[in-house]
Amino acid sequence: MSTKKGRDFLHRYEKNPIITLENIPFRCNTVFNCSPVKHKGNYLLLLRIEGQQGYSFFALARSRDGFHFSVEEKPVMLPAKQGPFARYETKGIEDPRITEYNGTYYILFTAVSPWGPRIEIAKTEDFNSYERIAFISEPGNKDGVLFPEKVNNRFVRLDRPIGKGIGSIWISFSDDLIHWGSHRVLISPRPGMWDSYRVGASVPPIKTAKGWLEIYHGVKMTSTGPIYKIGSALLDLTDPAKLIARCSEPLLAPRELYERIGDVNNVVFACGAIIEPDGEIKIYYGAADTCICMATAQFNDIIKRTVEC
Ligand code: BMA
Repeated sequence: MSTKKGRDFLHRYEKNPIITLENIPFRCNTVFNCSPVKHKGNYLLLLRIEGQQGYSFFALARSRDGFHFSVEEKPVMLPAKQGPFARYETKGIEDPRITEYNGTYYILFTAVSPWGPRIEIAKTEDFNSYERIAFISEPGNKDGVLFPEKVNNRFVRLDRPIGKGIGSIWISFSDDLIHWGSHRVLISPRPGMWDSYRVGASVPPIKTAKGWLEIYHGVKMTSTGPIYKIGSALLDLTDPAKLIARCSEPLLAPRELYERIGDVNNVVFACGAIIEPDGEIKIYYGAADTCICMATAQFNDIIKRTVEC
C-alpha cells in the first residue's frame, strides 16, 4: 500500500482498479458500485453489474485478502420476472448496501421501474440464497442504508427522496424493517460547494465513540455534467436525526483516468467499507460506473477530520 499522500485524503490502492469487466466470467457491460462484507474469514463483494441489455443485477466476488477477487460464474440476484416484486424491477436492481444484524445480512438496494427508483430490502444468511422482503419506499427514492443496530429500540435508515429535484439525505425509523416513518431531513446540498447539487447516503453508518459516521456521496453539477465525490458526516449517537459534524472537503474526488472516464465520467461512488482490526478502513467504490476500486485511510483519522474540517 502506498503511503503517498496525493491530493485526496483517502489513499488509492496502487493496483486499482481491483475488478474490471475482464474479471467477470460472463458477458456484460460494466461492473461498478458494490458492497463489501467479511464473512467466514473471506472478503465478499456484492457487485452491481450492468448487463449488455442496459439494466443492472447483482453478482458475488470472493477474496482472501481484500485485494484479489474472483467473481462467481453466475449472477446471484436478477430482476424478478414474476411475483409481487417483478413489476417494480423491470429496469433493474442497483447499488446494494449490506448491513449485518445478528448474523443476518440485510441488503438495501434500488429497484428501478417505469415509475422510478424505489428502495427494496432483501436478506441472506449465507450469500448463497437471497430472499426479497419488501419495498420500503415509494418511487423517487434511492440510496437506502440501514444502521447496524437499533437506536432507542427502533431500526434506523438513511435514504434520498428526490422531492423537487433536490436530493437530500433523510432519516426514518421502523419497528419491523418494513414499515417506516418519522421521516426527517438530515443532510442537504451546500450551495457553492462540491456537494451543492445532490447528496446521498453511501456506506451504512458506522458506530464510533463520537457519533455515527456516515460516508456519503456529494454531487456538483457542471457544464459537462455531474461530478460525484465521497465525503463524511457525523450523526449524534443517541439522536441520529441530529447532524453534529460535516467535513467541508471531500475524502475522495475523481482524478485518476479510471475515475474520470467510463460510461459515466467523473464518478467515485461507495456503497460500503470494511474496518480492519488494525484500524484501517477499506472503502470499495465504483469508478466512472465502469470498474471497482479501493481506497484506504486510518478510520480514526476520518473521524478526526470530520469533526475538525
Ligand atoms: C447515482 C446512482 C449510482 C451511479 C451514479 C453515477 O445516481 O445511480 O448508481 O453510480 O448516479 O452515475
